[in-house]
Amino acid sequence: MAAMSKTISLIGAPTDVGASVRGAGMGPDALRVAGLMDALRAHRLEVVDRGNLSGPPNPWLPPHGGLRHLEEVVAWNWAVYTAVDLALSEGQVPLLMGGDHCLAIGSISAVARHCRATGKQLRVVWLDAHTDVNTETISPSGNLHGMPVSCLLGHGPKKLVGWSGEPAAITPEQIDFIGIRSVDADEKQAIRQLGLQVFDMRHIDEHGMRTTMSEVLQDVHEDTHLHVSFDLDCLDPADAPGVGTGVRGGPTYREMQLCMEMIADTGRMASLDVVEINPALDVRNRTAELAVEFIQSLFGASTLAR
Ligand code: Z70
Ligand code: MN
Ligand code: MN
Ligand code: MN
Repeated sequence: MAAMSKTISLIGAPTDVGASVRGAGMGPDALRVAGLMDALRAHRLEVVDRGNLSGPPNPWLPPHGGLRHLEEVVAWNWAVYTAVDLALSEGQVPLLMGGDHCLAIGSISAVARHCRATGKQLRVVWLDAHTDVNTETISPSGNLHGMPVSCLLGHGPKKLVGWSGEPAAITPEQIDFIGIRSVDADEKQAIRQLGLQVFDMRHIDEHGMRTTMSEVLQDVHEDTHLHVSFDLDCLDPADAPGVGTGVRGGPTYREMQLCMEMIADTGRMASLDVVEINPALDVRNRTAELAVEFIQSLFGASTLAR
């Protein structure tokens, strides 16, 4: 493959403050131990590891006003926002290593601000078993990793909304969900009201990954900034056991590879979150190693033509 011109900036955010299960805070090191840096360099990609961000510990408290650990989630996301903003301003591709999925609030808010400043069209691809579109009023758990999409759409606690400089970082048309198979009752209603495009497992079963991704990527063009938010629980827990909330019935390894390769083929992926790897629940770092394989594919490694 040809060398990509942009440097990939690895940003570790070792926290699980948004999750219901402890352990995702060890995700960044699991990815490092699985050889993420060398795997990307093997494909002649430039990579820098900016180390880990710091933030408050997990106080492990019950929800307050429908939200768990709001202050801690704000602090961690602010660190993420600042780091992603810096990487983008330096012309790099930020690769956020979570950490739980609440961190996408800071990451995508920074990306949205950057896109507005540079005149790029932001598109988000959300790879997940869950839609993460709960709010403090409808969430059954109060866990903020189930709410990042709502915050980005402008619906969430004031402290986590509006970071991109606009009331909403993204509109419903800018995000597509893939691999979905676990949506809470009130969350379904929210999805319908917002008009979100959810390519659930039923859609992938009926139409296949190729047709699904063609639909998702059809309006990606040269002015598009494609952001991928990759929750490892998108995969089947048989392949990726190291996640806090695994849901059986995910895409197969081959389907997921095709998904990643079709994203790579657009040449427009300019930022990435890799979240929810939980080494405390993993088997010999298998989930992090699988993540490294898929990340390589996202950056075009498995495309023979390049
Ligand atoms: C559930 C909730 C969730 C990730 C689990 C689960 C949400 N819908 N998100 N794992 N990444 O508690 O809101
Ligand atoms: Mn998620
Ligand atoms: Mn999930
Ligand atoms: Mn769409």
